[in-house]
Amino acid sequence: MADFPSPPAPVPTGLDGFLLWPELLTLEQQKQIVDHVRQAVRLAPLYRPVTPGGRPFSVRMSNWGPLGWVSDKNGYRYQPLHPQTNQPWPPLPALLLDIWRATANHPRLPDACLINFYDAEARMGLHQDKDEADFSAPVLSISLGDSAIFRYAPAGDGPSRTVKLSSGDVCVLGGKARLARHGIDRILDGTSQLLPRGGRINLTMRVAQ
Ligand code: MD6
Ligand code: FE
Repeated sequence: MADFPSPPAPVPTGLDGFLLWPELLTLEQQKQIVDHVRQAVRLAPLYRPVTPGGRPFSVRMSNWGPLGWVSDKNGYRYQPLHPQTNQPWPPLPALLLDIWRATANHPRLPDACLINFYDAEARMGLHQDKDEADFSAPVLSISLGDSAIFRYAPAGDGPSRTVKLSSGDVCVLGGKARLARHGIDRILDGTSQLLPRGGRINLTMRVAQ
């Protein structure tokens, strides 16, 4: 299988360590990844987690990898089993590992990939990804389907900005931006034909453990 090609220079984001490659993935690659997601959610169905405070997420989730990110009344954590089926998460597809090797600039491979599905009304509040053991590894994100307004701000103080993430875009939060605050303000309904029934898929690969 062909390796994933070296990416061009990322576009400026104004945040050191937040790397963005608009439309890095070809339509063919996007379709392949959507097929992988369909297979994954047959084995490990999308479900709606609740926050530790008991509020349901508007986003539905599943995972690939030896570990998966979950949230329930006991908190946020990584665990090897789907919380509803009690089965292991399916293994990370090779194409996703190839994309990590080409863009993450880190010696370890991810051991977790969160699958987020957004319908037109779903949102994700401003948060930091800090449930991983070692913040020297970046978090890599792939967007598929409808575009979204991504909000981001420095880890400490500082104003937030927004950027549109569209189907095939790849971004990395690493280095000084590893603990950047970020979230999804809204989904731009009807902006992509990739998913026949609309919505947005976001995949985030992490070194959890
Ligand atoms: C999303 N993304 O794009 C939400 N986290 O739907 C994230 O929460 C995220 O894009 C860590 C690194 C990159 C991200
Ligand atoms: Fe995040």
